[in-house]
Amino acid sequence: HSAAELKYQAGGSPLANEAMHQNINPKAPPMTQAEFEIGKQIYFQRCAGCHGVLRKGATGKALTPDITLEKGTEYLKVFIAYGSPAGMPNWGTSGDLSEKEVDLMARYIQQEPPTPPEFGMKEMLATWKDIIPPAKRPTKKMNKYNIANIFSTTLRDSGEVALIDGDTKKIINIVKTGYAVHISRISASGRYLYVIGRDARLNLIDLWMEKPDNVAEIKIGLEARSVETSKFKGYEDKFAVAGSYWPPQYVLMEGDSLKPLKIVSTRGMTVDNEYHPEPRVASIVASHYHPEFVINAKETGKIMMVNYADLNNLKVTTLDAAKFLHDGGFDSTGRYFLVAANASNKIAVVDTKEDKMAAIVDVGKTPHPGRGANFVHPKFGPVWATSHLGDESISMIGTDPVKHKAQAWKVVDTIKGQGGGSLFIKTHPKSKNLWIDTPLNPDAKISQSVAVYDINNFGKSFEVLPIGEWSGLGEGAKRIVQPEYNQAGDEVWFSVWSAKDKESAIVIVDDKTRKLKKVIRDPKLITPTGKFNVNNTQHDVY
Ligand code: DHE
Repeated sequence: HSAAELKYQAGGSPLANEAMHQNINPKAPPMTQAEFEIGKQIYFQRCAGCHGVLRKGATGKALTPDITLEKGTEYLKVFIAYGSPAGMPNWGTSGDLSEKEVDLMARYIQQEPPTPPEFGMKEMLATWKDIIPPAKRPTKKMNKYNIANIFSTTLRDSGEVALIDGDTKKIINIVKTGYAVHISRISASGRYLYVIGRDARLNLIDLWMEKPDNVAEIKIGLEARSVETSKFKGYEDKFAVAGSYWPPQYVLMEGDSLKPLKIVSTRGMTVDNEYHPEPRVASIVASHYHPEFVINAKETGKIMMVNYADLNNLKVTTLDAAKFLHDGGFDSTGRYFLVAANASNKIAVVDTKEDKMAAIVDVGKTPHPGRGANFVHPKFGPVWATSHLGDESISMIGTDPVKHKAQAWKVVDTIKGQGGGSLFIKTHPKSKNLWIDTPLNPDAKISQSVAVYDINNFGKSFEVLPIGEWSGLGEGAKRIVQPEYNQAGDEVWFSVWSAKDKESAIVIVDDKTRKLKKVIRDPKLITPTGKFNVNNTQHDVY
């Protein structure tokens, strides 16, 4: 694993501050309650992303007492301090953990893993706020904004989203949401915006209000990353679904109120037929072919096609893909969903019309497409592309089994970007540019710029645009993350992501000329990351 991959996985979990049930293991080395609390904090800040909440292992190895007690404190200390070539970071020698903390963690992981609480209907209902009930909302659009060109922009560390008017580039409103919002999604009609925080707080924003703001809110668990809304004909705006990391489950809700209707656990067997106690829910998309959500369970490697036509007799078609499912998007026709199985270096392709796996394709190291990029390759026809966290390659997969059968579900072309540590890749049907970010590359020059290719001429190397420099911000790590197009497809927006106490910005590039068009700077733009253009998110344009 590269440094970029590790940094990415080791994001803090909100479970660090959760009260948990703890069994004492008499064989484990002693710890005071205070030491245990510190161990728990560090574990959920640094380790849980790879080793799992219950320490049953995911990207990282299992760390249950049956394994750790046998290794003993001294061995574990060396491992934690120096890391391993297999991917364990060198927490001690890097200076991230002190000698005392390394010793404490070596003893902590020999204790029984504490279990965070469950979160069922009673708990959800207790957090549900019907702030403005549907009957009291506007019956028509009450503002003059071009809603279809609003960008819902995550302000990661302030627990907000900025709604930015794509036409005027002015901030319409800063809306309070959960902490470290991961994604925003738009209802089928384009009216409702759903925003999910890392702390599993889900907000519903009504874009018809004079000043768009929250109309409903619920906490769907203790930690989450994904939300989606029903898009099949006849079910527009009717249902919402959110998936959680903890507890491992998804919940179906009323689309216009977030009232929870049904909770389904994802605990169960992996594609290798081993039991997994915490299969986290990764990406979710809404099918255009059936009244279904496509729900991806990370650790089991299973894709669940959840039919919402009859919630009392819930039909779920489960497809075996590969481990560990993460992020993905549709092909240009909206029929096929392509999702990264990042620990297998594969892209799994689902046919949402037939509810079947179409293929599982080998790509580069640790694919990370975001929603991916669709374009017509000059030689091979329609393709969907992903970049990678683990290497500099960009893999293009043929997506047209009718007119380009020989190329379908094969990597037809591979090009090189600036380096590893890429998270997102983007183009637009009206554009000839393919943009590749590299926010997690260890080289500041690379993480503070983006690469752009001409789709009609992959023989010519990429151009590098110094977005960080263009932002006009001073010193400091200003990572460039997530290209996103405007509605017209003639501008591409980049987040210049600085530390919480430093200034950040949004840089807008003219897509045709590749020249700087506008820098949005505002003290309220704290740690911007993901941006979701209403039109492009609503219609899966990418
Ligand atoms: Fe993300 C998408 C999970 C780290 C910004 N991220 C996703 C999705 C999942 C996910 C499951 C797909 C949701 C969907 O489409 O339904 N992300 C995780 C993690 O588990 C991980 C590795 C570690 C963590 O602790 O969270 C992680 N992600 C990050 C970051 O460090 C980023 C850059 C900043 C942050 O907020 O923490 C980040 N993730 C994003 C963004 C998207 C995303 C902007 C949506 C991209 C899009 O264009 O659709």
